[in-house]
Amino acid sequence: MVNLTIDHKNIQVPEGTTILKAAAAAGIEIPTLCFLKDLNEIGACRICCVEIEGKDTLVAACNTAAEEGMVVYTSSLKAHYARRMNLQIILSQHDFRCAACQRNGSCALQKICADMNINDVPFGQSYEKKEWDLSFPLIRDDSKCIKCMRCVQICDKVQSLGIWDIVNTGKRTGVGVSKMRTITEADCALCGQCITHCPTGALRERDDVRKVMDAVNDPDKIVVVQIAPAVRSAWGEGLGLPEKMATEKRMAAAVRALGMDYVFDTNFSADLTIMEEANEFLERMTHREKYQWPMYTSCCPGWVRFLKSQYPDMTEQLSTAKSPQQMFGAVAKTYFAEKVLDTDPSRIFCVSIMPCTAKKAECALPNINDAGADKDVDVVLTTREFDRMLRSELICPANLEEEEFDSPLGTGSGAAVIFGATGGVMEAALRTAYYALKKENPKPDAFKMVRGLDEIKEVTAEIAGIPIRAAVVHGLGNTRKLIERVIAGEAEYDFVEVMACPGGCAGGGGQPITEGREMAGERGSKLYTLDKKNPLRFSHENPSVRALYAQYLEKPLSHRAHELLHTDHSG
Ligand code: HC0
Ligand code: SF4
Repeated sequence: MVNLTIDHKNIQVPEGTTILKAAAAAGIEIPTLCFLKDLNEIGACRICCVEIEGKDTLVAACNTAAEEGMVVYTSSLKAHYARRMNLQIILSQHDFRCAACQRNGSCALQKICADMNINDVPFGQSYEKKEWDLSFPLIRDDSKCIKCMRCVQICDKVQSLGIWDIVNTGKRTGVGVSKMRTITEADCALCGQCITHCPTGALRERDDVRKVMDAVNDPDKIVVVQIAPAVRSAWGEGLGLPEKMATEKRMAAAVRALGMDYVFDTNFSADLTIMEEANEFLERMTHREKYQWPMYTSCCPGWVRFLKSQYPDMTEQLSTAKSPQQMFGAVAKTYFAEKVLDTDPSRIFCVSIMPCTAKKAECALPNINDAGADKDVDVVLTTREFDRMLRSELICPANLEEEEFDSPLGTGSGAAVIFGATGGVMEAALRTAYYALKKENPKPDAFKMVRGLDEIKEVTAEIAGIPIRAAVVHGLGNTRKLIERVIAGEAEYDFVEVMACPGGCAGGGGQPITEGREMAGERGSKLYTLDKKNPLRFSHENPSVRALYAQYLEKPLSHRAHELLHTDHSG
């Protein structure tokens, strides 16, 4: 242990502890900007600089270890002036027209400037605006980049893709796509993790809100909305809505208040996915020799992009089941259009609200549209866009009464809602595989050993004498490790669930941005609570899914189910 004082407080911390951490343990908050715990502790921005008695130069608190007898001042005159000057230097190279920035209100730089009482920038401004393909779902605006390196680190260390790097030299040094590629040439999975970890508006999603509001205002369009499982765990965060107000039913009311014609639930099609995917898995198990193993889940488009770019030879190991988002679109523009509305599918405008940026690319895949209209899903909005749309349309959810989802595509089971947390798809699939093999339900929580935030979870579930070797992984770096172990013959599985984002969709790249806090665990717990509260715990018991099979699809893996609900992932 070492003893030191910070701002006259006596503090004792284990050897090697940084000044930043030591101060936090004593309740003293030192401001940071480039710091990202365990990932980016490079002291680049110098906002966390502090004065140490007896030293001429200030040090960065994030990467300087506390020493025995140290006397630290976090806001001495010298530290205070240096911090302000460092901020003003950053601002001199930053386009700070905050009023017209997507991150206005959630920008870490903006907040620190307000906290530090910055009223002016006594230096001239110089920043570059580089060209970018604004139709790509992920947008980089160099004029907002403060060179903190967080995007470089998250994409490299957590997602193992290394899309960003330092580019140029001297005065023009900045961050850009690595290896002299454009973003479309690079293997970006579109997970959006660099967006949620960017402190400013240098990285953002393409905003598609206007496209949706134009459809809402088009009298010829019937706007049908689906809301992904994980959105309900986070949508209130971006609105400052207290947790007890941010319910599923109030979310449904808020979507309806926007003028949408039907408010449905991706949970419905998550149940449908389980019906198809669990049966496909059992079918593959019956003809084991015909397939490469393991079978991988296919519902996370960030993961599918990763596999197709990093391990293209393994694409056939993906389940052919489309994601719930795409199954929903296909069903909305066939079954719902024909059997419920008796209308032409071209009139239906299908909108998804997703915690995900990769879903924007998934709905645009050329070979994913099977309903006979232009696209099965027309537009994907992230949770952040949904929150912005509510605010700009002057809708205050706190003033709305709760409302039900519409029927029939609005009913989902507890097994579906946990899709939004890492392990949830596997758990839902095992519940239904158990039923398919034993003709009786397991206890609903029988497979809860796949829950939690461990990097890779492995379980062998013995069902009807058949051992199913399952694994669950989240984060693309962890996924690469798992795949390399399989290739090296160090691990053998039958069924693997992969989610690109740490924590699964709850921690998705389209979720509200919470500077300095990883929310996936908390949000995931909310989803497990919703599962427990739902009287329906099994996908195969969803009455709307049963009706869909009875009236339209016949049975899982039928010819029509194959046409509408499966893909060969060749797009
Ligand atoms: Fe997910 Fe999904 S669970 S990927 O995270 O399968 O985005 O929430 O909507 O499609 O259901 C995201 C979340 C979904 C899909 C579902 C799956
Ligand atoms: Fe990397 Fe994901 Fe950002 Fe693409 S979206 S650059 S894969 S972190």
